Amino acid sequence: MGLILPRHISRRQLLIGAGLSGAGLLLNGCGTSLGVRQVRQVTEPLNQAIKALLLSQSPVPEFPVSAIEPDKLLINSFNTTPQLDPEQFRLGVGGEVNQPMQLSLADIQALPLTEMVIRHVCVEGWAAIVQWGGVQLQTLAKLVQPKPGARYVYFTSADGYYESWDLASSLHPQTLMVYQKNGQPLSVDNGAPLRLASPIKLGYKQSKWVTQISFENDLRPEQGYWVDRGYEWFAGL
Ligand SMILES: Nc1nc2c(c(=O)[nH]1)N[C@H]1C(S)=C(S)[C@@H](COP(=O)(O)O)O[C@H]1N2
Ligand SMILES: [Mo]
Repeated sequence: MGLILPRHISRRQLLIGAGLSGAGLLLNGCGTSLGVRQVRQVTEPLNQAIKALLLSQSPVPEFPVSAIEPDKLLINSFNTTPQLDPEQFRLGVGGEVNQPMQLSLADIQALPLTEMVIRHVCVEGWAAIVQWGGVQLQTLAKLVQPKPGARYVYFTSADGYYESWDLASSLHPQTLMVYQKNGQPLSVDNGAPLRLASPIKLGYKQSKWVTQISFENDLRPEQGYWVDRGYEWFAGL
């Protein structure tokens, strides 16, 4: 993984990344900036189950930058493309967590950047080697502190799409919330301002235009836009 900052960020580094960004990390959607003391509160160690999960996970081999296939990533959107104002954009991260948050794009971009070159595989019969850049979902989990009962993660998108993932896959080191593609800012068609990307799941699990991430104890009857129409839920690669 092409990491700009160390992958295993310490609590202090996370505190610096989140707290000294000057970006005004928001708590509970109430619009108040997090002070350093509050940021410290939200970076307490993760619960034991999650710590064990993180230790057990190793990355999937990646491709060199020279292997990127810029023309092969096709746009696949079931609905009209939502236009989200990046300035007004907020990612809600909540559910069964100790510290729900609303993060601006600046907040997210102040967190450590992870880049990876992986293969995106769509069940419709195409694949593309693509580079994604963004923040590890496990970094967001460290900020919000999922409660011990949380076993699933729901992703809500601005176009009506929705997905649910198992916690282990969500916290995999290469499961990212990305805002860059092939070294450039993510285009709106590809899911800007923020989308999921991971080498361990099929394309339809990788929600574009994500506005809400929710840690949950149980799966709901609705498990995913395509999953509810017959596609496999786990969809591992
Ligand atoms: N919100 C949303 N996310 C989505 C989709 C969609 O229609 N809406 N399509 C999925 C499918 S089937 C694939 S293959 C990838 C395609 O991503 P791309 O359009 O950036 O190539 O996005 C996935 N994420
Ligand atoms: Mo797909």
